Amino acid sequence: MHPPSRQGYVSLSLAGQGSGGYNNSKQWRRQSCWRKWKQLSRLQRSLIFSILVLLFICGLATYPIVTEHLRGKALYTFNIPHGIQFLACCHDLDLSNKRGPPVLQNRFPRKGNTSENTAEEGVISWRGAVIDTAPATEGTKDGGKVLPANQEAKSSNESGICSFRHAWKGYKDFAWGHDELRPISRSYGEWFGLGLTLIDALDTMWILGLKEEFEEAKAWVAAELTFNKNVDVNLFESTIRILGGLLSTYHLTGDALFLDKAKDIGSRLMPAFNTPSKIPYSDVNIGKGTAHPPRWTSDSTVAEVTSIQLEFRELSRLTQEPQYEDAVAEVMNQVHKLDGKLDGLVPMFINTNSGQFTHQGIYTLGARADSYYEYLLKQWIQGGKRESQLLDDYLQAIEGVKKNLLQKSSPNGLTFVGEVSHGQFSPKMDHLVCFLPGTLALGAHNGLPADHMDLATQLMETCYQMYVQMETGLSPEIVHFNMHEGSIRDIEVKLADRHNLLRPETVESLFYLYRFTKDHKYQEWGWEILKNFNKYTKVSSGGYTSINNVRDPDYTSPQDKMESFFLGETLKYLYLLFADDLDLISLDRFVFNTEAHPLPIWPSTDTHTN
Ligand code: DMJ
Repeated sequence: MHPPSRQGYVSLSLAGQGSGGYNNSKQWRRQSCWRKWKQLSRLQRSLIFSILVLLFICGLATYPIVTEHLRGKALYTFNIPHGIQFLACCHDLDLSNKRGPPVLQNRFPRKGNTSENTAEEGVISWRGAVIDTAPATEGTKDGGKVLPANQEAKSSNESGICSFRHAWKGYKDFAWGHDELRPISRSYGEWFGLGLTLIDALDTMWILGLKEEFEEAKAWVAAELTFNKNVDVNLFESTIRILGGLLSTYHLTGDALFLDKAKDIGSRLMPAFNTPSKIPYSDVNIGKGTAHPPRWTSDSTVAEVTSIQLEFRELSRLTQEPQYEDAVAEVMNQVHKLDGKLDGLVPMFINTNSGQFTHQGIYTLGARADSYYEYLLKQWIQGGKRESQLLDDYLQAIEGVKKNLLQKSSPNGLTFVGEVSHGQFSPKMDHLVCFLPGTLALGAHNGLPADHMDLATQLMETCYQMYVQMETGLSPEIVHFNMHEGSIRDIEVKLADRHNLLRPETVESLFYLYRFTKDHKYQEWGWEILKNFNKYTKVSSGGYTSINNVRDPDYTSPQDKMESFFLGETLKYLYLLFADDLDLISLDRFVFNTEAHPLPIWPSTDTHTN
């Protein structure tokens, strides 16, 4: 015998079937469920009811997380070519000749997302921030072959302009007239309160042909920029970025506004040289006309006091006022004579009272010493290759690098420049050292030994590997090379060194190497780097951000800061690297200061102020 419930079910079921029809069967199912519900004990019913209520609450609580997750996934896996991503800011580009899917295809909304906005932006949410994540296209290959590099260069070149526009948009929208953009919080940061990014970017805009943007910035310089401010500025940083930026913009445009501003800031920086030794203090109050060392020491940084010469010398030449050149030449003369060098390599600190090197024993081509070497060569070039003391110091230093700092990594034998600390070699190399391939190549181009060029190409490869071997394709701030036989990989990165500040040195060197060798591989390397900047550092509302971790593509940990040198240097060098016109800012007529501001090489007929 069947239990009563079962019986009822069967009889109902038969009846339903007999009458047929969709509505009847639906009604039958409802009745059957209701009956079953009624047949449950009170305890069973309240148990089921509680479970349902619990499920409902859980559903409500997890809904946002699940949808966010799904949305994130859809955006990560959506693959659009980078050239197309650039279209988001450059709708007027003609990319018809470029490889990759047809352009229009990429203007359609993305898979899994019908919103027009997101289709164009390719964003994920990161702690409330919106960051572009659209992956790059395989730009250099077509059917397994590398396409002619000049095609690549054209698209890269246009992309370089779009990247600049995107960076500028962020600055303009959220940080106009302030020092630096904070792209994620859509705000700004102040360092000197002098519109640092705007000034650093002036000549880049001129070179890129961004007339409208340039005019707007110029109007700000004319109306708003004043140096009569009670503010402490760093002598080196304000010289290379502000004085250098104004001088080069004056040369490119011929507009006296920029020379007037350059004279103003130049003269306000002069109190820095009022020290017992004439080695300048690091900080100057440009409003009060007072200067001082950092609070904790009376030392200055060697790279800082020896990398202000190109700018002050040029200011003297333009104004015919010798005091600027005299002050910086005195520093070079003193450093030239100092004891404490290692085969031409300088320590990192110099005392403003005694004029002697301090904290001796550490020799690096990275932070605190780097641009000393760069400016030895560049001053020699600027002055028409007549100042032999500068050349001698440069040549001796490069021999010092070869003898003391140059090593090969294991297993792949990458040539790298390490450091010496109290007699001990350390295989540590800052990204900053990647200025060296470019400087060596510039020297070789100006008649220095051919083996400088060989070294330049080897180091260039190493700097490129510092990008390629990272998961994001972006270099960390510092790397360590393995030297033991049997090492698994050449490059190691310490936890604290995994950040990328959008620095220019590698693309700067790529620019020099391409100009002198015309080897298109350097353009391709630069293109890869630009794509990865776009992939991992671009913020969709405008601007680019430094990141904390180049080793995790899924969690780059943005720092919410766009350094002014990204517009002043990185994007300028990329643009010049991709440029068809190899004479654009010719390296036979201009010398770039250490912030990428081109200053003229003095004509041989020019009279020195000294
Ligand atoms: C810039 O200000 C200059 O290139 C300087 O010489 C080093 N630091 C930054 C870029 O990394």
